[in-house]
Amino acid sequence: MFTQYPLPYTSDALEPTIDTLTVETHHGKHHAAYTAALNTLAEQAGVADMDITDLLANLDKIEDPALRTAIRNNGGGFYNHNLYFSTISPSGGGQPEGLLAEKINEAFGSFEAFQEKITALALGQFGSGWAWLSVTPAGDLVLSNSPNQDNPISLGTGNVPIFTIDVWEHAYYLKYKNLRPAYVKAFFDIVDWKAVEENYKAAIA
Ligand code: MN3
Repeated sequence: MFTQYPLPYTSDALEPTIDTLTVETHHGKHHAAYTAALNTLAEQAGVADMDITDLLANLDKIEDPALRTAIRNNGGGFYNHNLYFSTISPSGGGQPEGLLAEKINEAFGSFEAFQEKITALALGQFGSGWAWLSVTPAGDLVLSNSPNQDNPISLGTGNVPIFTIDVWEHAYYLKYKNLRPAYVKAFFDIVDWKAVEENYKAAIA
């Protein structure tokens, strides 16, 4: 049984960065639908007891190609949104501190340089997809993007995602319409860097 991350904030709490209706639809409809579909599909495939990261890292073990694709898409949708909603917060924004700040400076030169690079990946993702900050097995930070509901785990990189930007239109269209750059710029006002740092520490533990 895969459980959707419950929002620890109300659906209007991310205003004005993310409008109330977008949060309600995104978490209450899109993310809920991916979770429900994953649970049904995982039962069918006999993988309902697996950890989601193990499942996404071992999709090739699901023999039926249609079931494999459906679990890749809905399992990705489940996992990606759990990460997304747990690394934003009404009290977010600003810059990382401590260990995460050190690692970001080491990998990208500065927070501003990191922000520019991940923004370029978010804007450069053609169509629906995601931009990622991940941790390699050696503990280094890397950036990437991916289409659809793919992520660094389902793509077999061996890296652990710790932060993501959803650039599907459903994440921003009601407020920002076609202006993805305005959404990505504003998104940094709600990033919960403490949560991202916890993810970093868990990834290297
Ligand atoms: Mn989404």
